[in-house]
Amino acid sequence: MKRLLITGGAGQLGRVMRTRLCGLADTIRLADRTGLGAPADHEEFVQCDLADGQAVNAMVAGCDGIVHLGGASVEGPFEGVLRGNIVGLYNLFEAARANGQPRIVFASSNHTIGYYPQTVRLKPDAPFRPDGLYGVSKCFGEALGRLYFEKFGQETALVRIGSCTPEPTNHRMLSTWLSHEDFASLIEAIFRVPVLGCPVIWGASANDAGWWDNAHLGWLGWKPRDNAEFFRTRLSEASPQPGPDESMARFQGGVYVDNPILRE
Ligand code: NAI
Ligand code: 15L
Repeated sequence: MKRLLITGGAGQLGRVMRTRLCGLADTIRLADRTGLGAPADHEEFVQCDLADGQAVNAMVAGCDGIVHLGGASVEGPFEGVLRGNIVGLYNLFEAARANGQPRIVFASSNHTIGYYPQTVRLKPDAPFRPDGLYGVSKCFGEALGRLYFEKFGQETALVRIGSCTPEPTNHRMLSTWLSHEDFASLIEAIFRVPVLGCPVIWGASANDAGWWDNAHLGWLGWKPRDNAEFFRTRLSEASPQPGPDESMARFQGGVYVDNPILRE
């Protein structure tokens, strides 16, 4: 690619992917509503609130691919979720439509299905069971991606990320962990494959204790290499096992099911 756009460039995953994905394009365009520090030679920065349709259009113009990491990333009051993840998503897909339909990686979340019990192994077509407004906004994003695929042929990977961190830090993450390396190789596979369509992809490493079934993805050529099991002993020593009645041990979304619906 000539130019890859990474939204949410100032965030946790944006800062990691900024360097991991630099081989994918001549220029990496990083966008966020906050400042991003000094750009490297192959980088350019765009300051943009996703709720501003005109600014989003300019942000997307000239890009051959989009890794969409920007927006509200945890449960919060509806206003922030609305601006970043609902209005923002609509603006992004409209901007893509107006600018040659670059392929999109949409950072969806396991909180689209957070109310499923941890005893269930899920396929990608399981009905949504969001665990909060944030999860609902990710369901909206997935539905919007599907709509723009059916109506306009826009290709988008709907990546339901589990917990993408340097290493697992609690027992639930033995099932939900996605290593940075596996996320980067997933994004590379998404941009490499000749025909993408609009698949739901479980964003998790090859965890022995995983809950999510990616058997439908043989055609993608993505092989996650990491496994949270490697950390089990260290984790058991460092962090207490949650009791069987705690949400952390019952629901796939963990403590998110305990969140109240927040007002401003
Ligand atoms: P983060 O919160 O660290 O980064 C999100 C970035 O989006 C921030 O830099 C923030 O300034 C920006 N942002 C928020 N609202 C915005 C708006 N209205 N306009 C422009 N920029 C805005 O989140 P993180 O952890 O880097 O996650 C990236 C994406 O991946 C998010 O969409 C999140 O929902 C998704 N995800 C992440 C997971 C993880 O384990 N880190 C798990 C599941 C999903
Ligand atoms: C998410 O969707 C969040 O963006 C991230 O901060 C974590 O809370 C993650 O889910 C998780 O479930 O561990």
